[in-house]
Amino acid sequence: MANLVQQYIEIAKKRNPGEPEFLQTVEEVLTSIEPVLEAHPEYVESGLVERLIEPERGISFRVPWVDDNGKVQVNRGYRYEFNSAIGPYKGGLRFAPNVYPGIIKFLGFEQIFKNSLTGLPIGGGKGGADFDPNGKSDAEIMRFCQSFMTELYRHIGPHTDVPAGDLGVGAREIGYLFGQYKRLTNRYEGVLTGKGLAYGGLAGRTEATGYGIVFFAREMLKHCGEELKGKTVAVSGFGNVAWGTVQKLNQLGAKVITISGPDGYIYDPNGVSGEKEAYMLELRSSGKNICAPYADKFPGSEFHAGKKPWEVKADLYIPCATQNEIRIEDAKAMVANGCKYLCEGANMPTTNDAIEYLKENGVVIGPSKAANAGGVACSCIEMGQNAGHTVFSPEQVYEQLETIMVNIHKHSAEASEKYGLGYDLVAGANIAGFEKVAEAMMAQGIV
Ligand code: 2IT
Repeated sequence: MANLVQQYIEIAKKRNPGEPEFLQTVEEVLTSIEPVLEAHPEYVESGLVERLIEPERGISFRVPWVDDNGKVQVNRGYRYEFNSAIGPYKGGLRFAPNVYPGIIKFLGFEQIFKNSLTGLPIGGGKGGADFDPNGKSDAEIMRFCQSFMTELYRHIGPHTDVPAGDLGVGAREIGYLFGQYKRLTNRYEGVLTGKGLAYGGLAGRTEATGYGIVFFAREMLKHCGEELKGKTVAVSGFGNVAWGTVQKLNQLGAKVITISGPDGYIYDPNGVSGEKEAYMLELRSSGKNICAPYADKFPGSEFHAGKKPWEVKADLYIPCATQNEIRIEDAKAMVANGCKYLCEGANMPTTNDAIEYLKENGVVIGPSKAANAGGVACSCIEMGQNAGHTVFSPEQVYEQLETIMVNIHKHSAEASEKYGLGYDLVAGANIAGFEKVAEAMMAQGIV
């Protein structure tokens, strides 16, 4: 069976040259589901894995727009509709200069299993553009979003494909995208999630990803006989996910001692709490994508230029910035500092060799596709709210979010146990996510 999995990985490599991020997640997921394939020869016979690693549809398109100087700019937009076995494609849009098919396909592939883990009826997809929102004026952002949607609207719909935000796409961008979709189609419907509260958005969606991550971390610690209260936590990033994570950690009595940006990290032994939470939002809206000004504003904190927070000693590490921010050398530093818990907030923040090293050294890992699924889970609740022409209260949302996160942890732990792997949440999440998608794909024939 190991041989067979290797063959599938070879197919992916051959078909997707020069896309290391996509191949990284394919390798991680397929290696985990090996025991499931052993138990289900019918999956092998029906070419289920060959179909799973090939997106159902991929769209690439030109996005022309005019900047504030009257100069024509051209970007490339994407939407990869990966798998619709259990529901309409669902997943965010990422606007960042490094976006290319390898990034969108890694995110789309991860989204299949993440969305399945939520227990809600959503398939997997992802999109974006190689557009850098940093330093752009509001008018430029609007023109870009309008041009992007002028192609994307043909491919999406509330029963077909429902995008949301990701890096570089927040409430402002979703607003412009929604406005243009409505103008082009003359339809007011739940085609995007992460909308503003005034026009169909869900209370609590903004903080849902971060809150969910902390609920998941709490369940991990509980399983190991510990609690969050009093723990020191090293967080990376300072965007939406980091912000929600920091807020909920403070509410539950943990102490956040780091945040970070592309410029370096902040070490704050007094804790990132109180007015510092709101300051994270200010940093983000500055459009400069740096965290250094935090150290000038809050005496007692330090800025470490060009460094990552993984060199700091903490009880729990929660990466919330971007993919592959924890590499093997970081994993070694964390283990040397006595790291026991890693809960992944960003999508695929840890390289495969770093995961192996951390596991070998007894670190309990909460994988991103399980830990950060609270965001997309609340997106699906937003779809339900829109389809039902109603409005849910924050209390209704928070309660559902917490239940969903507790269940994701439980099902991941159970799946790992079922296949004799002990408490391995990385494998368990992949297996639990895969099982439901596989069952649906089998029922629907060779499509
Ligand atoms: O990575 C993710 O799960 C997201 N960016 C959110 C996707 C969504 O559809 O809410």
